[in-house]
Amino acid sequence: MKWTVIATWKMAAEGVKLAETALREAGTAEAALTTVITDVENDPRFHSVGYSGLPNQAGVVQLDGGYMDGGTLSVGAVGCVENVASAFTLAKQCADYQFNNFLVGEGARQYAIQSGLEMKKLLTPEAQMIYEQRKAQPESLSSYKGHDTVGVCCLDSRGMLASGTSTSGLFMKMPGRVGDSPICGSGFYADSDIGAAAATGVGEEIMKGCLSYEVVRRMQQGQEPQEAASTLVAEFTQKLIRKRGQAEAISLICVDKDGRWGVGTNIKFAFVVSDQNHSAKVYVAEPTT
Ligand code: SD4
Repeated sequence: MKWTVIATWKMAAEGVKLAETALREAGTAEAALTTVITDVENDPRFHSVGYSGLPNQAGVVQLDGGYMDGGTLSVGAVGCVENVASAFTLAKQCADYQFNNFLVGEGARQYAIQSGLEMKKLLTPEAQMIYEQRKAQPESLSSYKGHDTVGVCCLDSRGMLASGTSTSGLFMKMPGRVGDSPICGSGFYADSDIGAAAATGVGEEIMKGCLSYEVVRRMQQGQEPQEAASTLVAEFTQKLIRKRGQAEAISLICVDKDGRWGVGTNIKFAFVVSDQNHSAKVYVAEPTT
């Protein structure tokens, strides 16, 4: 039985390992995504996702998350949601309906409460301390400080693909700011006929190229995942530099319907891959520009 999981950043390694057992026994891509992403969301060591995420300029943790089922093309997403333990789980729940698939702010929070999802105070003393220190020494907010989204793409043994994300977004973002992570086609995309993708980096850049959709489109045109991801990120980075004078961090992961995977990045980028032959291997990619 063939299956593949690819996830952004080393922090996903433990969750990917946890997901392997179920995937070996015909577990679904949806369940694998949930295992990996909630493992990162619940872990207070990681200050860029879920519990213990870093707050916005007002000292409030606001989460973004997204989910796409490549079998049905169902999409669910939440933006700027507060006090929800798992933005991903809430996003996934939003994918269950015909309408109301993308909820933000207070509406998303109320829906989480109504749905009986776990609510949590997300700001930990450690994250609060990092916030206070940063407030005392303001730096450019556009600079990327390794503030990492967990993004996961999975092909399961039934041939179904799914993609999902969860993040507390850029540290010191403006209240109300939403990144690429809950935006279908930018932060994530999945179509079981072709492939799945997810992005991490500066959302304002990733959105400009709808990169998750674009890499899947290139796979549909016949490019191998690795070629599609690396040439897309390199070309798009060059385009940003040409049109805007600079390009911020962009990293992209993808997997195709045959389980082949690829990565494109314009920074040093760690990611995790697991398949029927290899257990949770951490790779480090160098910029492909
Ligand atoms: C965002 N893309 O909110 C996210 C942040 C991120 O690695 O991925 N950082 O823009």
